[in-house]
Amino acid sequence: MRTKVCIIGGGPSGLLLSHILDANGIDNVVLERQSKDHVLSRIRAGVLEAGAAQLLRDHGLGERMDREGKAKDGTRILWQDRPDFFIDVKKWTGQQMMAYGQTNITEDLYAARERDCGAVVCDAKDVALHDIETDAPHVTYQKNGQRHRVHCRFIAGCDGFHGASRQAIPATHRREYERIYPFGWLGIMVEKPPLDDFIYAYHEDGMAMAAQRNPMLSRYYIQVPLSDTPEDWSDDRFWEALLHRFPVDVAKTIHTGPSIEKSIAPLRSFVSEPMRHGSLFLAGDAGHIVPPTGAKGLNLAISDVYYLQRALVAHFKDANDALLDDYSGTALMRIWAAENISWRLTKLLHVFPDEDPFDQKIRENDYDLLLTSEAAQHALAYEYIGLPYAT
Ligand code: RFL
Ligand code: PHB
Repeated sequence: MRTKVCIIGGGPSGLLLSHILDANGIDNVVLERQSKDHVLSRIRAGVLEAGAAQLLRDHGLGERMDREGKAKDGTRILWQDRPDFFIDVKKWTGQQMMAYGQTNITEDLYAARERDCGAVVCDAKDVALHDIETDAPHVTYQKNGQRHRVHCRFIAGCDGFHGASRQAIPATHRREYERIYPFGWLGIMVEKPPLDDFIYAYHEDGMAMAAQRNPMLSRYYIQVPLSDTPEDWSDDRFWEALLHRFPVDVAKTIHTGPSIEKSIAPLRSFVSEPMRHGSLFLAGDAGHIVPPTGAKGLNLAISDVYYLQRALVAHFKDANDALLDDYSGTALMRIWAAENISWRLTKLLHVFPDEDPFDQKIRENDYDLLLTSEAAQHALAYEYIGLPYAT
């Protein structure tokens, strides 16, 4: 098979890139290791920045989002024995965030690829990248016991943190920056009405969070030790811990019930630089990971795709490679800004097992500054909504 861009990974970044390239008449193929059902069964992100929501609208992907999603002015922080705080994105930036689940976005993207007859190969096993330092790379994979080969001009590595693309860059040509946190997030999904707001709650037992998917689907998280497994947490134990970490008046309003999904995600900050090697470009989780505090991962995947698609369009339509050459540097500006705010919110809102009273005093002082300083409130809202896309 021959195509212009071979996209590895059929998650949100790979599918969105495929959709936009196709709309620009740029031939591409998506290779996804899992089945479509498997990809759609993953429960992940739930909050879009205004810029990400607008990008989806601009590419004809906003109709269901605007119908079923919920615009949000900001996010609440509740703190044991201290006043509440609201990250007032609307007040300080004039923008809103959108509560719309990654599962829905991925469904919308698969529907658009199917409608437009986009080439998405699911169950593509043993994907391997070849000759990426040349102008004529190729990708091989196995499907139904047969080996296939895709010749292309560029490869887009959209295959997430554990994919093959980043590993194809020689270790001598990439620099990795990493923080691993000594806890995870235990998340559950429950078919009950959610709270009105997204809420992060700080408590001496650990962070708790309330999120939402639709009027009858709630998502809750609690910080747990890394050694825990979902089996350690019966629904009763989860609800007891969660309700204890929220102030009583809020806990009273939470609708509990049997979980329909329960999983633990470890927390990690990670960036691999540069995001290009020869004809290979990384986008989304393939190049970087943020802890979920701040809800930046999917938003970064979308902004990477914004930068990568415009660079590929300029290459194929205008024979101009300036944006391709700038891709890594431009994308990394936004990525580091998101790494920064996610790391700071993670430090602010979690209990670290190895910390001392000094660390706690600094944490409380950071929170008090937010409560009392308009400058701090403005800065946090600005970072929380994400840097504007560079034009
Ligand atoms: P994905 O979604 O991991 O998709 C990569 C795809 O590549 C496939 N793949 C391969 N295909 C072929 N060959 C290989 N060798 C392959 N290896 C892997 C995989 O099967 C998969 O389909 O990466 P992508 O597209 O870059 O998207 C990134 C986002 O999924 C991720 O950043 C977010 O989910 C992170 N995240 C959140 N982001 C937000 O912006 N807002 C949030 O509210 C938010 N909440 C979250 C989150 C992530 C979480 N977890 C579980 C990690 C909450 C949680 C709990
Ligand atoms: C979610 O909706 O699942 C969600 C929202 C905000 C976060 C993390 C997860 O920071």
